[in-house]
Amino acid sequence: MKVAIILGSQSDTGIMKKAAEVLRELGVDFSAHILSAHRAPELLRETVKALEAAGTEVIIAGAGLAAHLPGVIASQTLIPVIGVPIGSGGLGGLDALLSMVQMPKPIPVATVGVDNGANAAYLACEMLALKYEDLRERLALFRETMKAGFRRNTTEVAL
Ligand code: RP5
Repeated sequence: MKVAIILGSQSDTGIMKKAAEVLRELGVDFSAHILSAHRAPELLRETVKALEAAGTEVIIAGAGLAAHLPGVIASQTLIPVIGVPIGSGGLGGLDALLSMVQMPKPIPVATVGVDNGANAAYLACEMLALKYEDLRERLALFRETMKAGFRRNTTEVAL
């Protein structure tokens, strides 16, 4: 199972690292690339074709500002694209969020919350878990561990 993480700029690294950490924790292989829909559109097209040829199953793409990156990728492939809006501009990420979530049909971008790189990776894992039994088991265990921790920490609180 393969995921590609695509960043719109080196400056998106801090947020997109969170996706990489989750994928590593859940044992999912990934490659990471910096690409730009505006600054280097030809390279973007070539890389999407190469990712398809390599058997990539989900793409996570994060970008800020006008954030066309995930939508442009989605327009060039049938691989599902999860968008991470990044709050790198003066509008707190609302600009990027709207440009991803408001994609016209039939080119969707499954969009997570602003700066939520981790959730993009969890969603990618859930998609892949439909096909990979071992990943489904790891995800189920992760959820159980989280629930148990939540119970332990919240049944009694000192106020
Ligand atoms: C977007 O513009 C990138 O995704 C980044 O969030 C933002 C700023 O990019 P840099 O000017 O820091 O390269 O394309």
